[in-house]
Amino acid sequence: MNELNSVVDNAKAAFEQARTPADLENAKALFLGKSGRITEMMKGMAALAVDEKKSRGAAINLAKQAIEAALNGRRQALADAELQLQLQAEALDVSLPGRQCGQGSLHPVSLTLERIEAIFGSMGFDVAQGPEIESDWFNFTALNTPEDHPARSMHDTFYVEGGTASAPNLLRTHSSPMQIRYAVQHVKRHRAAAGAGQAPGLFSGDMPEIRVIAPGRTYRVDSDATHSPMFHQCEGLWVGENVSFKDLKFVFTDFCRTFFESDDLVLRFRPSFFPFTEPSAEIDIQFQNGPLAGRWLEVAGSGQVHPNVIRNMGLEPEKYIGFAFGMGPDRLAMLRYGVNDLRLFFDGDIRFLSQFQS
Ligand code: 2U9
Repeated sequence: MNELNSVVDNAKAAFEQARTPADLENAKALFLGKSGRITEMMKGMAALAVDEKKSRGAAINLAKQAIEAALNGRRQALADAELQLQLQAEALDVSLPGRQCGQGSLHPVSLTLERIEAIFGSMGFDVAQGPEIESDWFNFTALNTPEDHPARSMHDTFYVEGGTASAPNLLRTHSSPMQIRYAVQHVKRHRAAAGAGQAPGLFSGDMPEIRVIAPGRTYRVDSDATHSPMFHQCEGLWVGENVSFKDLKFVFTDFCRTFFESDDLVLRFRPSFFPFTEPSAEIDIQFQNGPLAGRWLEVAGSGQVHPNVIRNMGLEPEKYIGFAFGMGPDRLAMLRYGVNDLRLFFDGDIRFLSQFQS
């Protein structure tokens, strides 16, 4: 029995000395392995008489159980120690200030577009968005732009692959092609509703007015302090049976006063020329108060939609008339926020961009 007690004591001491799980498994082998002390003792029982076998076997088993218990205890202790080390290594200082997670905000030009959309939306204008790669027809021809117009030259327009020489594809140079698309769809739908779906020629039946703005990115071969090859436009179109320049003046005055939050803002319509409108006018505004007071600032172009453009929508110009306007949201954003360099909008500097919340 003493011998068994000392085996158990030796095993316990060996397990205590083990510093790692691998050490412990090696120590275990010395006692419980194939040729370990306990195993050898069991083998030794073969030579004993039956009675002795019984008592010897029971004693060895007790020793074995004690060794196994010590082994398991040491295994658990090593695992706990390992876990403690790991916890210490990965300790978090919960009192440290958190890392700031930037809130993000809309780009000033996006804020401006949202503002324009909300104001015209409140006046019953739909918002239409469409392709930035356009066909020559929608970008120029449908808008009454002559074949030899300088805007069609490679100097001014980015041409892209995919079209043909007579019908090239390009990056839209203004947002008006989207309004042609919108108007053509509108006319098709209401022509069908009027039962004139298959009738040839221009539509002169009844239909609801077209009232739409088309905000979005536009492209021109142009780059300096005041021009960016990508810029924004928002053009508007109102076509009906009885729409006049007076309506244009009213709508655009109301828009400008709401946009700039200035009820005494004054507008001036100056004669101009665009292929898609006749007559045409530039629109200037003048603030009565604030840092820009008294100066005339050009903010938009406008005009009565040219009869050829009305025809390209599928409408009879003897019956339908309309007005259109076009503005640059980049410039409106500069005026509203007092930004004096267009490039700031496109540099992507967070210190600049994070200043705009509404
Ligand atoms: C259709 C017919 C006519 C939209 C118009 C302008 C005048 C205009 C630009 C000036 C520089 C905007 O600020 S800018 O980038 N636009 O001057 N745009 S009339 O005329 C249309 C639009 C659609 C079907």
